[in-house]
Amino acid sequence: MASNFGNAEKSERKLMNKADVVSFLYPYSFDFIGISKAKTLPENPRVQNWINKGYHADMLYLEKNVDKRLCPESLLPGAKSMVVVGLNYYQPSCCLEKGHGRVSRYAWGRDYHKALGNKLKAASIALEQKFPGERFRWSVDATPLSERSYAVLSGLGFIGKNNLLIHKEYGSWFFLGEIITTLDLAEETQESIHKECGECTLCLSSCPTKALVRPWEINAARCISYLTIENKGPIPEELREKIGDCLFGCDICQIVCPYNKKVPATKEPDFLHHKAGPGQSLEKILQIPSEEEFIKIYAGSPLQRARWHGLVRNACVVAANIKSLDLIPLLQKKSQDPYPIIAEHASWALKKF
Ligand code: B12
Ligand code: SF4
Ligand code: SF4
Repeated sequence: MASNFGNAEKSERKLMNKADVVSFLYPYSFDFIGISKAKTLPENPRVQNWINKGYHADMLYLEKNVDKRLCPESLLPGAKSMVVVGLNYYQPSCCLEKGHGRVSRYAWGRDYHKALGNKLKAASIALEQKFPGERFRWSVDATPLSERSYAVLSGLGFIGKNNLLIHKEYGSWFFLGEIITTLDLAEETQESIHKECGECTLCLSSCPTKALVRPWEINAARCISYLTIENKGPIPEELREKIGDCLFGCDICQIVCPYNKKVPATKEPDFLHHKAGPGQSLEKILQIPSEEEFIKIYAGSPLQRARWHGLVRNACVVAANIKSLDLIPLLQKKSQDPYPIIAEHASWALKKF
């Protein structure tokens, strides 16, 4: 069958450079956009070494598809280009109410998989309509794709010693997402935004659990973000006190970073409209009776990722760390909980008062 494209459309495809893509995607309110070739990157021995050391903890999915993570073609056969977008989630701090556990900034509002995923999905549909015959596959976080590597390739920033991608204007307070496409977007001459950490080691010295074992190397098994979210088992006893008031996730290695000092606040309604907000009442969490109730309370929030028993486990640890004496009766009740993980963390907390 003859091509759907007339000459004008064919040349439009060739002409779609970064400025065209940025203006086409303007309605979706991404904060910044980069373009790279969807090329296979040379295998990075750092990743396999990282896994060999067990630094991925129980995130066994990271053991799989190590090579695919650097091969967009494995996600979309015929892939030629990749549009990498950033969505700022920064909001200034506000003080934590008494008896509350701290929620990491990325989780104050709606789950970013939905917030950013919906934008990328709508943008991909619009691109499909504009370029019939071309294919587009969007992704946020969950796909086997080394998002930070492609963000670097797209000229969006550099990897800091805290492991995060740092952008000249938005620091590291943003989510990454991608649209992989068969469309051959115009070659970009990357503007260089090459800034580096220099002698700074503030993130390493500030990490309470010493999860940043050396510059650019994280032991996820010690990272509070892993321990309070991804980890479905007990929190190792020697790390519990170091978690401090972190109920869900951790922002410390970003808060101290000089590149994060003058970041504009997000304009994204999904993030400004708080579901969890900066803190959650420990009393409320310790009183949630079941997974079903938990799902109702945290519908649409990233906090769901910790599951009910995970969030209650975290609440027990934080209650002890911030010495919430008024929670002792609830912790006593929880120390008899049929779920061993809850009972054990509540008993540990009681011993700490
Ligand atoms: C697993 C995971 C975690 C794990 C492991 C963290 C880690 N640093 O790898 C845990 C649960 C601990 C975690 C925590 C957090 N995460 Co996380 N996480 C992921 C996920 C799903 C995979 C990352 C992965 O594969 N890691 C393994 C490493 C070895 O592989 P890699 O990412 O390909 O990294 C390579 C590149 O960086 C490459 N590279 C490219 N250029 C350069 C340059 C240099 C100099 C070097 C050394 C390396 C390098 O080499 C690296 C390997 O060494 C990504 C999403 C994704 N699909 O990529 C989000 C992602 C990295 N997380 C994100 C966020 C927001 C967080 C938290 C801030 C959440 C929070 N507040 O609690 C913390 C930050 C902790 C930290 N300091 O890293 C964002 C980061 C955005 C950004 N600005 O960089 C991502 C990209 C999700 C998203 N779509 O926005 N996360
Ligand atoms: S998120 Fe927290 S625990 Fe994890 S590396 Fe950064 S400072 Fe350390
Ligand atoms: S705190 Fe310092 S060392 Fe760490 S990422 Fe920021 S600039 Fe780099």
